[in-house]
Amino acid sequence: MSESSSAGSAHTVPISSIGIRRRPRLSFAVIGNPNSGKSTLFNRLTGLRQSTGNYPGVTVEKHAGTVELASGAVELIDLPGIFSLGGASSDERIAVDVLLGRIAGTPAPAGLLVVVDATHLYQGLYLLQQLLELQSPIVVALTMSDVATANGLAIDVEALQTRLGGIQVVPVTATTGQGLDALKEALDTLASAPVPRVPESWPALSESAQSLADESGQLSRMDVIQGLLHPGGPAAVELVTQVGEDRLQDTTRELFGTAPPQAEEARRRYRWAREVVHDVQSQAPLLSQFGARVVTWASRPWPATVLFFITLVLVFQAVFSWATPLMDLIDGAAGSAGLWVDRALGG
Ligand SMILES: Nc1nc2c(ncn2[C@@H]2O[C@H](COP(=O)(O)OP(=O)(O)OP(=O)(O)O)[C@@H](O)[C@H]2O)c(=O)[nH]1
Ligand SMILES: [Mg+2]
Repeated sequence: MSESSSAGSAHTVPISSIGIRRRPRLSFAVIGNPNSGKSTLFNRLTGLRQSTGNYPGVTVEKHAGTVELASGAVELIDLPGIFSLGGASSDERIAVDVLLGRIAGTPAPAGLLVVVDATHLYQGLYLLQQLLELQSPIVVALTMSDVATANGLAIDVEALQTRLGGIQVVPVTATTGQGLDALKEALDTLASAPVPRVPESWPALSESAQSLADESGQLSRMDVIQGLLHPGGPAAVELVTQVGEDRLQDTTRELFGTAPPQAEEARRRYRWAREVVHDVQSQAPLLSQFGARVVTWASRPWPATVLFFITLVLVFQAVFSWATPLMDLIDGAAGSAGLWVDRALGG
């Protein structure tokens, strides 16, 4: 019997090689506009470590998975795509409920991985402003970076980070995994990242909501914002119960005047998103866009293989056919030069 298999041998196994799944410490939500690349990114990050179920009482699927980061495992929850936090569809309500920790068995996320499509930055920034109100640490994954580059769109990531108050922005191509290492590093420090600044677009809303939340002692700032922006909705009813009708009406008048609250919100948030896009995004001239598209197309497997064989054929053709007239020309020139030298020497 070999020594290693004998009963009494001291054979140590590194704990990391034992196939026991560690219990995730924290949970982060993956949130963004529909079709922005959330699930593709989620699948890349979590691989096969995924589970699917339903949220209680609704038919919306819950997708959770575990991502291994340098400092340990973290749970990711892939939320349905939404355009804003105020919508009434079941997807939108589930997303908000998960973010606010209102779903039994799904604790409020410790941080948000906000997925923004680089080719639809304007739209992504609208939702991002609303998410900033949650005061939860955020990292932004700028997906579709490959498509943006091919279309000649350049985003100044540092300038964008500055406009977002220092939130980390990581450009990625979710389909190829490019930029994933940098994203994992950002996720690794997400839970301890500072809470984001209130949105520049409407600080008065954040401040008023915070005062009402403090007064009520029961509601979160996000609950109050939902109540202020959606009069008649369940959050507004709760807000009236907590702070009283008069207090709510005073705040509503100060914030929105006579405008419908959601129209005022759209006006302010879209104006800010437009300004940011103007400051951080540039469009390359048409000629270089065409060049970039040709390069992207030519680097795909099929075109690249075909181009390789065409180049080979051209090289053969150049050596065996096109070289003949050139060689004849050189031969002729050498013969004429020889004759000339011969004659010059008097031969
Ligand atoms: N070129 C490119 N395509 C991408 C990228 N990320 C996602 N896609 C493609 O975009 C499409 C939508 O991606 P999903 O991951 O399903 O988007 P989603 O945000 O989960 O969509 P919903 O769940 O419907 O909101 C798919 O066809 C992906 O292959 C990317 O970075 N680059
Ligand atoms: Mg999805």
